[in-house]
Amino acid sequence: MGLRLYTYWRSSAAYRVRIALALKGLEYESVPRHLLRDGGEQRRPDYLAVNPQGLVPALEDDGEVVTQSLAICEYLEERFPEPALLPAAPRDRAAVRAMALAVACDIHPLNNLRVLQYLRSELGQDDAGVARWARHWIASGFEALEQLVARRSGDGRHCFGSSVTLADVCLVPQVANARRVQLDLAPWPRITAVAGHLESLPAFAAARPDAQPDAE
Ligand SMILES: N[C@@H](CCC(=O)N[C@@H](CS)C(=O)NCC(=O)O)C(=O)O
Repeated sequence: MGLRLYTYWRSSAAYRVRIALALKGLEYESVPRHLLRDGGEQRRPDYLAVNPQGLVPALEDDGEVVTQSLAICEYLEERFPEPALLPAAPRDRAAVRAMALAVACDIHPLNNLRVLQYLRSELGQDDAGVARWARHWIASGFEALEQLVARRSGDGRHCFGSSVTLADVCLVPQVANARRVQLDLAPWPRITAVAGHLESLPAFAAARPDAQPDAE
């Protein structure tokens, strides 16, 4: 049966998992769920049976489902340890996870589709107001992340040390998301340099939204 990923080309959480799968050289079946069509395919009963949260990604491994992108990445890390996405020392692992979580817990959820839809439909915000909200929270998160990268990057090309980690896996999709809402990245030169390097790597390129089978 192998690995099957429920994904959407533009989902930054799914993008993280696609990067991790590509870095580890794993083949998988891509099962797109269109997040906008017909009110969102992620909200249909057949998908809620896979992930009751109604969010992508979800990974099936021989029929067993794992949800939450970081839980999926850590699952892949444990099941397929090479190449490692976490350093060996406990304190270093914590530092990498802290950067990954700064994106996944403190930036991304505020910009997720359902949050932006709620701002628009229930709180009466227009496109400009919604985009302003998105840019504000990404900027606030990047401000802190820039400092963390300054402290922890070993070569200016990775968030931590001088090889790819889970922090990088989270950074690149968030930068793509920032570009989508036309956030000027100039105030964060370290983040921009790290993302620029990572995006040139084949695994990151293969995971890009526009390289996905369901890309529009
Ligand atoms: N914390 C979750 C977030 C997943 C998530 O928010 N996915 C978005 C796409 S990036 C989604 O499915 N949104 C659908 C919606 O908002 O209805 C994870 O990391 O997997």
